[in-house]
Amino acid sequence: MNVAFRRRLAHKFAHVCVNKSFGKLVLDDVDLVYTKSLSLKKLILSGQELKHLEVVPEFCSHDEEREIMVEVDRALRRKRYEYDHWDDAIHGFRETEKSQTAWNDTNKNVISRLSRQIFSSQADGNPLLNVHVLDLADNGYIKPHIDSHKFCGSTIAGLSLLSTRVMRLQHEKDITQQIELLLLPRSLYIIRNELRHNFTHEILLECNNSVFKITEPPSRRVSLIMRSQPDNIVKTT
Ligand SMILES: O=C(O)CCC(=O)C(=O)O
Repeated sequence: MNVAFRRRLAHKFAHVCVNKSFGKLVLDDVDLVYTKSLSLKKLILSGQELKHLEVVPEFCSHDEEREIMVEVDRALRRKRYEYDHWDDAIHGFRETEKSQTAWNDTNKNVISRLSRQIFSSQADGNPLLNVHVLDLADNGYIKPHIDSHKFCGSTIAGLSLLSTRVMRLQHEKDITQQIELLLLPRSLYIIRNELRHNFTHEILLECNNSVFKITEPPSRRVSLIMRSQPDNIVKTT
């Protein structure tokens, strides 16, 4: 991201975002999380025990990103990008799963750091053993959806690699309740509890209707997604 873009973003959000009080959620002067909704700001900033959202910029280094991509590319080399997912949620993607223990030693370090960060307390649940690797093509995107409660508990997290995309969260019953996350390469996002259960999430292709105006054309993005094991949570409204 160039400096002019950072400045434009900083200027744009200075008056609307909680800005520095997001703490970790701010990189230089750029807010990585944007919402108009006061109640969502409060939710994001609330409670030490029940965390709903985290964004950690530069979770891994450039070298670590490169090393992960060597293994990811090897695992995906025979797969073609798909454009008709069975439930039509993803467009232009390849995917694989890799056990947390099946990475090379260097990458295993990053994966275990990821796991410790995401599942830092008992309330975050227990991780599924497999890491889901999702590779979006230049023209790939993910439509709004809520992950099935059969297969995933109250935590979903992803390490974004290679390019910047925007993730939008939207309350399934109230479209005015929206949050946008700027997912920079090597950043980690974690969605938990209320935001995981009652909000759809999507990865945008174009940013025309986003608050984040990314001027570069969309390009390939890879995410390493970790989820908690399904639990018996009853959905709240
Ligand atoms: O690629 C991502 O970070 C999002 C993945 C996603 O939408 C999901 O796992 O449900």
